[in-house]
Parts: sequence; C-alpha cells; structure tokens
Amino acid sequence: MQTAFITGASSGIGRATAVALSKAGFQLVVTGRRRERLEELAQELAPVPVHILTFDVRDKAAVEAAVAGLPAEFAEVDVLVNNAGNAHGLAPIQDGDPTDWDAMLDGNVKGLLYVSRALLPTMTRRKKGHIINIGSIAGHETYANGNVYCASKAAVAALSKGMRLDLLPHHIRVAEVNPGAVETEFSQVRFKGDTDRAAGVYKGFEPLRAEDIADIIQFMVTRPAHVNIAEVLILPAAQAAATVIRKD
Ligand code: NDP
Ligand code: 8X3
Repeated sequence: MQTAFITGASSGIGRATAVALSKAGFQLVVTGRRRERLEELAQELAPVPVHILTFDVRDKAAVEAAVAGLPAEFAEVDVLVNNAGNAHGLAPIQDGDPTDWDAMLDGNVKGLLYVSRALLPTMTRRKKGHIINIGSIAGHETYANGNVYCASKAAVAALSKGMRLDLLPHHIRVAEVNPGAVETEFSQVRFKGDTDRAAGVYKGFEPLRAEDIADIIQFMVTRPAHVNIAEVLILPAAQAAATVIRKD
C-alpha cells in the first residue's frame, strides 16, 4: 500500500484530498494543529490506515520530531501534499500587520520547506517520491491588498520549480497545483472569523469545492511513474483571473 502524507488535512482541500486518496488505495499520514478534526477524519476513513500528526508547520523542531517519530509502517512516504497554509488579512501594504506577514511567510513558505526537508532523506534514499505543492492563482498574479499572501504563493511557485530541478537526479516528481477561488475555511481564516465577510467572497457565483481540487490531485498522483503533471491552474468556470469573477 502506498503512503500519502498530507499537511493541513483538518479542513478544506487537505481534508478532501485525504478522502480522495484513501479511496484511491493510499494509506495516510494526516497533519494539522486541530487533533480532534484529524481524529474525526480518521474515523470516517476507517478501515484505511491513518496516522495522525499534530504540529504547527512553522515549528521546525516539531516538524522534525513528528516525522522522525513516524512508525515504520508509515515512514516510507510515496506522496507528499504540501497543502497547509492560509491567508491572514487583506490590507494595503502600508496597513499590513507584521504578525499576519509572519504567519503567511512562516507557514506557507517555510512550513513547506521544513516538511519537505524532513521527508526528503527517505525519498532520496528510496529514489521514489511525488511532491504536490499547493500554490495558488495568487502566486502567479498579484492582486491589490494581496501583497504578502501573493508573495508567499509566488515563493511556492519558485520553490516548486527549484525542487523539481534539484530532485530530478533522485527520481522525485514535483508538481504545483494552483487553485482559484475554492470555498473552504480559507476566507474565514483570512478575515479572522468574520463569517459574513468570508461568505461574501463566494456570493453570486459557483466557486470550486475542495473536492474539485482533490480530484485533480488524485489524478496527478495516480499517473504512471514516467508522467509528471508539473503545473495545474484550476479555476471556477466563472473566474478568468484572480479578481475577475463573473457574478450573474
Ligand atoms: P482551510 O483554511 O480550509 O485549510 C487550511 C489547512 O491548513 C487546515 O487544515 C489548517 O489546519 C492547515 N494549516 C494552516 N496553517 C497551519 C500551520 N501553521 N500549521 C499546521 N497546519 C496549518 O483552507 P484551504 O483548504 O482553502 O487551504 C489549503 C491550501 O490551499 C492553502 O495552502 C491555501 O493557501 C491554498 N489555496 C486555497 C484557495 C482557496 O480559495 N481556498 C485557493 C488557492 C490556494 P489547522 O488549522 O488544524 O492547523
Ligand atoms: C486563494 C485564492 O485569489 O483568494 O489562494 O488568493 S485568492
């Protein structure tokens, strides 16, 4: 049985990806900070073997300890989905809150690096691995007030290319999935629990669902070993660019 390691599986795209990959025959390592959410998920997926790890991806020592402590039957990770991340705030750069900047740069960029670094020795030793980094349309188009979030996702785009180059000799595939608007807890986090404002983001059009992204990831990681779908941009049919959305 192949093993998929999914960060940020307690919600949204990560959770849906865990469900999809469990149906595709993977056993799972699921991570996040909210243990009870992950326990609920593991119960839902039973009898598929699921190992839960709770850590903050910004905490390098916690990431390393969690991966080092994986039981042998989950330690050989075939697929890593670097999904954990969020936007925090939406403000002009001059009004930005440095605590939000830290959360985005440390979580979306350094967290991805810490998790990858912890898992790469086993992948390079086995000459086997497939890494899916969740970027965003925001990493390819900077929009007003998106500044630091967009920068964090632009870093994911650059890192995905860099990882693909450096890991080529090690037979490790690296890919980037860039969603447009997906209705998850993303906007609730961005707007710090303001549920009306969060719901407003998706009013007047049909956004993507987390399951739409999970479908694509499942397809990507079940291609034959000689195939790497290196970059995907997936948008709601009503979206043409980061801030161009048809509202009927
Ligand atoms: P959700 O808020 O629903 O899920 C975010 C997940 O990331 C949660 O499971 C959360 O777990 C985890 N997470 C966030 N910060 C940390 C942290 N510091 N340490 C550990 N886990 C963390 O949002 P989405 O599912 O939408 O977001 C998933 C990814 O998709 C993100 O990288 C996001 O940037 C990206 N994305 C989202 C889009 C959208 O429109 N929704 C579009 C494009 C990209 P917990 O809180 O339990 O730690
Ligand atoms: C999430 C999509 O356009 O809100 O990455 O930044 S967007």
